[in-house]
Amino acid sequence: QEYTALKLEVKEWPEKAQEILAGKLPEGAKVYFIPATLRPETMYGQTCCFVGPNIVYGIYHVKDNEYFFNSERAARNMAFQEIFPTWGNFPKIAEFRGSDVVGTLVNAPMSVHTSGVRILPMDTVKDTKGTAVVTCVPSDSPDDYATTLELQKKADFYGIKKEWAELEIIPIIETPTYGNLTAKTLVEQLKINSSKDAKLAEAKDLAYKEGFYQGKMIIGEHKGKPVAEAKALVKKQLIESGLAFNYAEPDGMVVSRSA
Ligand code: ZZB
Repeated sequence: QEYTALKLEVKEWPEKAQEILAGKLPEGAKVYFIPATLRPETMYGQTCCFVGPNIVYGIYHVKDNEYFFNSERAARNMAFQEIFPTWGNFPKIAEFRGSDVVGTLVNAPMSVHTSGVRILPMDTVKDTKGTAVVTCVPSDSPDDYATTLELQKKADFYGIKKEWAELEIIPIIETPTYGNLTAKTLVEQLKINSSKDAKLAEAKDLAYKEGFYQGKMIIGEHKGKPVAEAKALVKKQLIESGLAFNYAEPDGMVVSRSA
């Protein structure tokens, strides 16, 4: 599986994370949350970024003043993909639970929400896939849409400020079958009312297929182009501007969707 790994730069840490980080980062350090995505063309619509509240994460020193926040499993994989300068080395400078970083303000490349988005909790993030950091695009990902509704409804329960989950959901892809908010349409049509609903797997498959084969960009530089064409163009643009890189999941480590 070949993912696009995106770099979301930290602008402000919550108190808990600041305590854990005390004295561990040099002056001028840049820390990035690293979500892995299969849909770079949707990055315009990022409204937050998810971590699993009970998953263990690290901050790893990549090079110079650059540090990545992701799972240890992902850091190890990256260390064998020439993402770290020394083969097989992924120096960890701090360890967290996802819940420690909820509320962090990050800059999401290309997002229409240019003043930043928040790190929020998602119970269904898997530690065994990607980087265990998941960027949230509620216009086109049914899982993200269902989780966003839940966070809005139960903000106190999840220990977040309600407004962190209320950033505007902007249409970015038009499709003949589901309109311009594919995820919302599918969640409503399939009567999904929880982020743990088993029907989300079906919604995700339908959204992938319709988006890729029938979708047309309605925002950004590639407005008017089919998604199948824009995908590679947006990816190239992100990589060339240093805001993303390729991250591959070794064969045999991908946990199947039904698992
Ligand atoms: C942004 C995005 C926008 C995504 C979209 C999907 C969609 P797959 O197909 O199962 O490999 N993801 C990545 N890592 C994890 C994880 N550890 N736990 C849970 N979810 C994860 O899934 C790849 C997609 O699942 C990734 O692409 C990421 O969400 C999420 F409009 O990034 B995506 C119809 C889907 N649309």
